[in-house]
Amino acid sequence: MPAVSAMATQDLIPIEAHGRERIGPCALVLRGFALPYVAALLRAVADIEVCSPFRHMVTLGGFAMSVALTNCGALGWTSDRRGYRYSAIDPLSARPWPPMPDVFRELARGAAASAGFEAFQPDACLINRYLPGSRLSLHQDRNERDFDAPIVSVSLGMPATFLFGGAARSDRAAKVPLHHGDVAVWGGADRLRYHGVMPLKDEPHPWLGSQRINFTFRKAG
Ligand code: MD3
Ligand code: FE
Repeated sequence: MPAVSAMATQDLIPIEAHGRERIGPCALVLRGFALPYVAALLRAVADIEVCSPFRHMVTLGGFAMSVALTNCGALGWTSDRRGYRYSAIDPLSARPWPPMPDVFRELARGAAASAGFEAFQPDACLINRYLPGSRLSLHQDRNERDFDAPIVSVSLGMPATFLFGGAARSDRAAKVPLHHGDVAVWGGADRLRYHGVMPLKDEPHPWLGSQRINFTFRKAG
């Protein structure tokens, strides 16, 4: 009786199928979906950061973010005291961002399709690197042109507690643990929800050590 044993072992999060957790009307976590891609992702990050190194962007308030960031793809997200925007040029290298590897696109499109977004065509991949203590305060992702496109996020390395809020910053946020290899897909009604990441604990990962790398695939332009 699989339905009964599933109910007995899962209290709060309804399991839709093996490794799929629905956390909102249009938001799914695909547990371990990226595991077959880990080696390729890490190899690509090593190449990307030679051209476009991780850097701590400065927020509108003038503070350096604790998360370090780089991008690949036609567009990359940048921030300075003048504001947040997507740009085809990396302001640090003064050159285009490194191209998005085919394997990134394959992973992002596969995950989006598995969540029902068959037409996803990402043109930007933000790569966030967290060290112990790094956090991301509650925010909305609103710099993209088309809010109908979903966002696909891939987590590698140390675990994190993702905060999944509501339409207003003051809405209570659910806590969602994200582990190495997990992929999350958000679109539709969940696309503009406030979200963030709790300060990372130092729980070193066997391959990546004391870091977490998060990729977010977007249609920005
Ligand atoms: C839910 N990154 O880069 S990814 C970001 O783990 C960002 O590094 C986090 O938030 C990280 O902007 C979370 C998951 C995510 C991304 C975008 C969302 C969840 C989202 C947009 C709307 C709702
Ligand atoms: Fe975000």
